[in-house]
Amino acid sequence: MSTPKRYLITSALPYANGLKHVGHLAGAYIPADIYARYLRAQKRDVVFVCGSDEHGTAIPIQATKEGTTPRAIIDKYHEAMKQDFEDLSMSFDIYHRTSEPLHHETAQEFFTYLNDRGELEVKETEQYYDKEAKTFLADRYIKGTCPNCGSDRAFGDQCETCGRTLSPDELINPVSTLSGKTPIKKKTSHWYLPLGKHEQFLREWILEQHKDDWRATVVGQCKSWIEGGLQSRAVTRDLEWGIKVPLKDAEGKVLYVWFDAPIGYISATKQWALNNNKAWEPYWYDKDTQLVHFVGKDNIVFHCIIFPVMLKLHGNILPANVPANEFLNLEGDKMSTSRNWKLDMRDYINDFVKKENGGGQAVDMLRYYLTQIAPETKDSEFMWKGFQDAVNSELVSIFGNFVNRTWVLMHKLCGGKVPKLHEDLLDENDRSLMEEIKNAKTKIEGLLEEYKFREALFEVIDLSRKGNQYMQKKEPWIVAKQLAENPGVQKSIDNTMHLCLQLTANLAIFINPFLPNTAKTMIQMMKVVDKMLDWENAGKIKLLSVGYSLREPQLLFRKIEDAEVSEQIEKLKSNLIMNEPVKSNTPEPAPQSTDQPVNKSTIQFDDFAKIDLKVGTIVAAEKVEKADKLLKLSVDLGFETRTIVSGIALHFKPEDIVGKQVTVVTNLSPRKMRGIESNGMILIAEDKSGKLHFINPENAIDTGSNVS
Ligand code: B3M
Ligand code: ZN
Repeated sequence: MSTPKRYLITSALPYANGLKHVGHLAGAYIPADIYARYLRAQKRDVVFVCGSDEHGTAIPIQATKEGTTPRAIIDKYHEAMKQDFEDLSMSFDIYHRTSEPLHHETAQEFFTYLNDRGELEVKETEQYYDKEAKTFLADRYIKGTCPNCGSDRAFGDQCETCGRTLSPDELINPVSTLSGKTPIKKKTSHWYLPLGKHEQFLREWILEQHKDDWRATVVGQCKSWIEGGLQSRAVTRDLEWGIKVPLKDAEGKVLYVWFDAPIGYISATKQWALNNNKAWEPYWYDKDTQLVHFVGKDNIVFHCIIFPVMLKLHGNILPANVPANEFLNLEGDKMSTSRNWKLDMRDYINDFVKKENGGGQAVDMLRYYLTQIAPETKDSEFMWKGFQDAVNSELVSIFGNFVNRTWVLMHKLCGGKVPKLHEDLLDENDRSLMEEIKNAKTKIEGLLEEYKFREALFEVIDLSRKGNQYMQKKEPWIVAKQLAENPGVQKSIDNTMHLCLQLTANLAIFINPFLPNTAKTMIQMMKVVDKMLDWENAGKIKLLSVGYSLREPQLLFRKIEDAEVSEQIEKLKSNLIMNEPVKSNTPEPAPQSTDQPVNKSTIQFDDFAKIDLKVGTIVAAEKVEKADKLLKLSVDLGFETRTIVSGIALHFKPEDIVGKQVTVVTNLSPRKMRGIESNGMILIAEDKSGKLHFINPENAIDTGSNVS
């Protein structure tokens, strides 16, 4: 395959409805950043775009939760996400936003183009309408039973239990999450993209043309979509928040968020071109452009099926690849925003990056670990202990150690300068190291071109491991002991140190796409310019000139202490919100979303008898600062009044529950939540609509009564 003339790299546009966690970072951002940095080092023409996705029901839902306007929500989270990405060294050429007028125009033009050419169908259908709330219900506002797995907590757009994408009509027993009532059907017309018409194209393009070069997980998902029968997809919605449908007879209708969001990649490119006095068109029309979308697995269908059909109809190029990642779990459990079982980028930034001068080391430690465990072929797991091991036994003990030893010995044995290479004295070990350096280039390059970032990074570390082994074999510090008697051995020391230095220069080039801050520190130590990091220099042995004096060593990585690991695990556990059942880790949950009840395994009566259940009366309730889901309750148990922190703030107002009787587990060991010690747990039942109910006696009884 010939090298493309230019590249357009995209990372999924995150919804501006909340902070994003490290699972998002590992899935759609770090791999794209590695790829973009690698291509730039290759001197290829590359534009890397991203931005905030500011439409869709996720935004008004969050606004309601926070008691503010959608506009305030997008402004807040756009800025926050942009900052987080900058703090973690993401090298977007532009971080745009879909609320920009340029994007609205671009999306409207796209819609008009397709509509004018008869590529969209208008259909009048009956859609769910909430009579009480006087509004058509967006898919996310409807809950019901999943036709696929039977979970009774599926949403109108997706079942988060089995991951299946749904339409509201497929839901069994639909209920409005706004009013808790069964919605009625009301007539409305919408524009549809008839995917079925494009089945043949999709089959050929994905299942034949790309069956070998796309990830198996991606092709597999596309296949099941295509085989499952491609339905027409509505591309408009009855909503207030969004991009207006650019037609006279479309009052109150907006473009569906998944229609406008991917067009956001195009408007971002346009804005980048405006800012840089470039043309944007070649990136979206020229067949010599390689378009690559980096996304998480839940976005596959939109990037492999729906958006490509739109692009084809609009005359644009199609993605060359969509290297989607699977999900990242955390400490043995699915990441979840509603249960607060997650590690936000912001938390890591505050706890590690901000605590260090410059912060580059901490950024690279996270980038390293997330790449090492990248869920490229299957779900993977973020473990704090694993993070510690990766940093301490790979970055510190292998890579950092090699560079540091080289620098210290070069200063001690070669006067701080690059020593000469005496070609006539090269031995077997020297030659094989030189060979390894050359081979590494071919291997790493090949893996990066195939989007195998984990393996590519492994090869980089492996090369530094080989450096350590080489040094161990040559033992220049031992050879130096003979210097007094035999000054001729200096030549052998020179050769060893010369090669170790050239290897370090190569390591800087190789590590640069992955850990850019580390590469920067390394070029400072070598006193060379950024240009040395150009990929064409990789594999060469003559990067540092003989006689050139080098700076003092700098510490590349610090160790992660046990205390830091336990502190993080403790924090995670104490932030966990109880009373929210486990759910799958689809990225953005809707309000009140909970999962299918799990049938737990049988226990003995004795086990049950260990639980002390009592009827308590809530005597005071207040919100917990900076925790929108937590209420701090004072519960009278007859013999004493306890403080109990409960994750029910989104469901109950403090003033409404004072005086209510509840069932309390009184002998749970205390746990701290947001610094408040909670002494017990309130039992809660959740109905089909996601509403929570206390479990209490039919009629008020004595506070402190036993429950058994
Ligand atoms: N905002 C969904 C997500 O964050 C969506 C991606 C848009 S990419 C065009 O998973
Ligand atoms: Zn399901």
